[in-house]
Amino acid sequence: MSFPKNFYWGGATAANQFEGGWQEGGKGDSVCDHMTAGSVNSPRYFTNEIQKDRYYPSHNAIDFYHHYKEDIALFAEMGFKMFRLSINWTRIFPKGDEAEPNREGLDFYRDVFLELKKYDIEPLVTISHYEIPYHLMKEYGGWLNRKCIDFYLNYCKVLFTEYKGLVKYWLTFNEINSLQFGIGDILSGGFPREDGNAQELGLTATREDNQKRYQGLHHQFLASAKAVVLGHEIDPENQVGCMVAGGCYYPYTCNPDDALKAQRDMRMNYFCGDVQVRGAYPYFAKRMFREMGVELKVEEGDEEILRQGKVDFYSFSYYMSSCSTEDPEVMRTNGNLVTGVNNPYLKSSDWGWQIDPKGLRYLLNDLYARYQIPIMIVENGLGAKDVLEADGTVHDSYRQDYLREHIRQIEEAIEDGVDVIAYTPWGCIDLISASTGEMKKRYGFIYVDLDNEGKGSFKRYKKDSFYWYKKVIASNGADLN
Ligand code: BGP
Repeated sequence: MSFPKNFYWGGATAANQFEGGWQEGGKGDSVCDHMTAGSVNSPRYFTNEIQKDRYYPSHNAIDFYHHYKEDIALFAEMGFKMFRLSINWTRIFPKGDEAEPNREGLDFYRDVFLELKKYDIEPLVTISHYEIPYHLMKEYGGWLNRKCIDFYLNYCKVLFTEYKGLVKYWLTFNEINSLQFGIGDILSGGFPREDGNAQELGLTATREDNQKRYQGLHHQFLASAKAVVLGHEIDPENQVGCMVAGGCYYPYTCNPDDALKAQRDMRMNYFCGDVQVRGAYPYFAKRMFREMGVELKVEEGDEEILRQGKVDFYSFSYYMSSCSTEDPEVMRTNGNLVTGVNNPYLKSSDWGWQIDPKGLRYLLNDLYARYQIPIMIVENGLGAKDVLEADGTVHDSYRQDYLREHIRQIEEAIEDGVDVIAYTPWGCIDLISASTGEMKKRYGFIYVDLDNEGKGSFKRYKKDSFYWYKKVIASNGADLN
């Protein structure tokens, strides 16, 4: 059997997409609380004021805030060994720049962690998952401002101290590379902006855009590195990892130009991991910055901070692969960060994300060859439209097919010698889609009765995949049928 005995099977979520209770327990506004719902054809909008006639899906999300006991019991029933969740920064520091934390927020997560402990489920905590306080955007300019490093560290210090003994595995930033690709300008960078279409932002990459993005990223690298050191100081048991949106690019043709383009695209994707795992900017950064016209403002001591704050493990999300070509005529695909051109050998999801289980094995091998530290796959899954039958069942064999093939490829990678220690499929309970803000793009083993307008009973139903995944976990990956 390939999966190691203590393999962490589980599922993943993020506060802004599933927690709700946005004004309860003293919580402040996060930037994501200002994002309206969109769809595959219409973008999400960002508004500085909350407008009464618009729907902001993070406000109630699927209301884990009031359902956490029920939800965790369901995860336990499936046999979860690990549960990935994020802490809403604004529950702990409603504005982000306070000296003292909000006790009620801390107590909420303590209760959640105690509930997980009851079932021996190991929490995997993302410290910042697209949940930067709105006040830090408004008053400080988000991560472009170096002061954010101190605010973030104060937040980390509170978390590491408060949850010592309850949480061991931490991720500093979700998909830290989203900022590099511009798609994270609002949610990850917290760069202030006028009201408007949130998606069009990532599409520009002027010198100024890149300057801002890489400077903000530099501050996040420093914050992450300092958090690693602090995490170890407060509890030597802590394991602190990075989290990167996993990209996998193939050359579209065997034209050397396409091969070089694929290599460049892959390098772009390794950029953040290289800094966080190896503790220094990669060899190709100099030329990359020069060609983009980026001039990083680096202070004395920054290099040493990066060197000292190397992560303990690498984690990534994986949904799709893509192709690279210099030919502008070839059709492009949709995706979260991994956008390139269509691969004629692959099928796509209803949202245009190309399905490629073998790409996961390919990427795992590449990452391990590069870093040689333990790896967690902390997001993977199929966003699909599910049908709730009159008898409360959901027949989602397509989801089982998707996951089965990916698990097979993880097993192959483990056979290849890659040290994979965890697999937490995304949205283990249906939640709000990050890219479109929809509810109907579902990933879960558990169906939540809620629609795109936020209407529904919030009732939970076990899908067919719930029973299937339970078997997979019970057999430690041996029974995938
Ligand atoms: C990743 C994010 C998640 C998540 C997932 C699926 O990029 O880290 O927050 O939502 O993608 O994307 P979507 O919800 O857009 O289908």
